[in-house]
Amino acid sequence: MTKLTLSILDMHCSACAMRLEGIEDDLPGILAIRASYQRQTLVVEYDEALVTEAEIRQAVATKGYTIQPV
Ligand SMILES: [Cu+2]
Repeated sequence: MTKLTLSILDMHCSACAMRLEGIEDDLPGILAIRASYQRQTLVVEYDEALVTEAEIRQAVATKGYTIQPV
């Protein structure tokens, strides 16, 4: 199990957080997902045998959100 924490630059309300959490319906291998509008973060726990960090980042982009570059 791998835990990934992403900072999201453009969540505008708590509905954005719910929308982001919806990527779990688009990807296999998501074990837990928690988006916080308050903290502007998305925390994903996933099975790296089933899904990659790149695929998770892509799914976030597809939802229309921007991940803060490290
Ligand atoms: Cu919103």
